[in-house]
Amino acid sequence: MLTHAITRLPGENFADGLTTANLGHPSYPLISQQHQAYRRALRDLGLDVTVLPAEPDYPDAYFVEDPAIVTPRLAVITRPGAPSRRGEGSTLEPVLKQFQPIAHIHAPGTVDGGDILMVEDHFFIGLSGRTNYAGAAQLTGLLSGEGYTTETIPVGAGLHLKSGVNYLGRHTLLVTKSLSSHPAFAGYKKIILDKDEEYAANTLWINDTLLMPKGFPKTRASLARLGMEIIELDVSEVRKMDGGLTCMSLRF
Ligand code: CIR
Repeated sequence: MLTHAITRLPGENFADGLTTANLGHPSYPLISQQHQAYRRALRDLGLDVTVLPAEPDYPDAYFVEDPAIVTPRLAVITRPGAPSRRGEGSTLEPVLKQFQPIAHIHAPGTVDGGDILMVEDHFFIGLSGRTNYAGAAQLTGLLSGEGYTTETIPVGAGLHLKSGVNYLGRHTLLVTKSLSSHPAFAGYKKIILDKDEEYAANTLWINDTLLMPKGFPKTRASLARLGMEIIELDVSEVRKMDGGLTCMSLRF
């Protein structure tokens, strides 16, 4: 059962963040509304939601999932792969310290939390443009010290591992076709995304409710068969910055 979420407000300069999307200029008033609706949804699911102020020096900092990883036994301040995002973790650390012992990823390792998928006591670590072997090895050392198991997965397409696969409970993964055949996922039930709905891979399973991005009807129909409540949230402005639902909170 998740009880807490940490979030950070998008700053007025959030559009200065990194992006490869070509979906038009994002709107600050609209992302503020979308972020507010996201926080409300988390609260409605029973989470105690911490809201940190925007970080003007780090326009991507509201994607709090990347500079830290929180497990039930340990929190890790990462060293994000994008140099412009290094430093976001320093204001998360004092907050996380209230809940968990803290460890750090050090140079030359890089890790983005978006590449780390926790499935019960097992962690899939995506190797991507943001997370390198050295970072994955350090993280493996830290997690195995706490009794967790890990394995690495090459991400291939997409920014992060969780851009292409997420866990829905019930031993079930929501996964893109290209990642679905990876042997590491062989033992799981899988819902495979249609090519034109792959963005919906970034669906968030919280206390047996699914938060999914608005506008992916085929995925919604497949998810409905799992029998969980589904809440759709509009994240159009977040998507313009290469982000999604998982990226905007740390949940534990
Ligand atoms: C970045 O490129 O780092 C941000 N604009 C987007 C990060 C999205 N985070 C995530 O998927 N965990």
